[in-house]
Amino acid sequence: MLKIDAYIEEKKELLDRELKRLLPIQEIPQKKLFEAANYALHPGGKRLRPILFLATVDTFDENSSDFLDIACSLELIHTYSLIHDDLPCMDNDDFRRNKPSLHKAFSEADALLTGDFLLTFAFQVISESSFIKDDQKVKLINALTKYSGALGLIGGQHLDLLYENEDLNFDLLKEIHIKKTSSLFMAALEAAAIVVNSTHDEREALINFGEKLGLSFQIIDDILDADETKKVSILTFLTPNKAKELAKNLYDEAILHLASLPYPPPLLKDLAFKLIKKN
Ligand code: GRG
Repeated sequence: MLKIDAYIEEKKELLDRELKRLLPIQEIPQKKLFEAANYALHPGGKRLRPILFLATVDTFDENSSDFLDIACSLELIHTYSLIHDDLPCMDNDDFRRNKPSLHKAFSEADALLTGDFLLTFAFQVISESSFIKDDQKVKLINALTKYSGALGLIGGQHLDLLYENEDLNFDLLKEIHIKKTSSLFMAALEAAAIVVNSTHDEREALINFGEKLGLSFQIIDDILDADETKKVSILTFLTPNKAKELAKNLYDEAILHLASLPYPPPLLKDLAFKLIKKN
């Protein structure tokens, strides 16, 4: 097994365990909310955002196992966004990860509430974390709310719905991709910068890496979804080959941002390569 595959497997297991620890099914009247949360979280997807966070922490030679709860907060926000995205009032998807989406397995109201629960719980987890100082908690909450909010994920989703049946130009599509996909990549990288107490320049390099990597990831995703999607995508504007070239250029630009880090970044490079290649 490649070193990076073993790394991903190991972190996935740790994350699964930590998510189960954070969200035990409890014998309380609102037990169903915990069951729904666990249904949405397990089995998980690729766990990209928390793994990106952990790999960045490891790159700075800090012990990433101390920050598994912070890593999970990223997955909680990501999962909330998928649950809400699947709702009939949004993308209206009956399936997610080869099983009925949450509003199909439970009810629409429970899916809405479970999404709300996971989003708010992410910030509870950060505020209760044991290995970081109070000022880091405030910075983390600030960063994650910024990337999740109207200028980030929620803004991207709003624009996506707004332009569903409208003329969407290339620049606006890029803007939506940055908000919907890059936002949580950037959140993972900025969160890592905060817990390792990086310098301002290191943090900027990491955020720029995340933005470009997210865009590259989304373009590859669009190419692979070409047959499924009826929506405007990169393939509305570019041939598959040109789109692949753009994804490759963005990936190269992303990697360039890692050059200024104080520690060698092979782990992040391998992870980025894996992410783009696999997708
Ligand atoms: C409802 C506020 C709100 C936002 C929804 C998640 C989302 C935004 C839309 C879903 C459609 C989409 C293509 C989003 C871009 C982000 C993305 C690539 C999500 C899928 O992420 P993966 O591939 O999923 O990491 P897994 O299943 O591996 O967790």
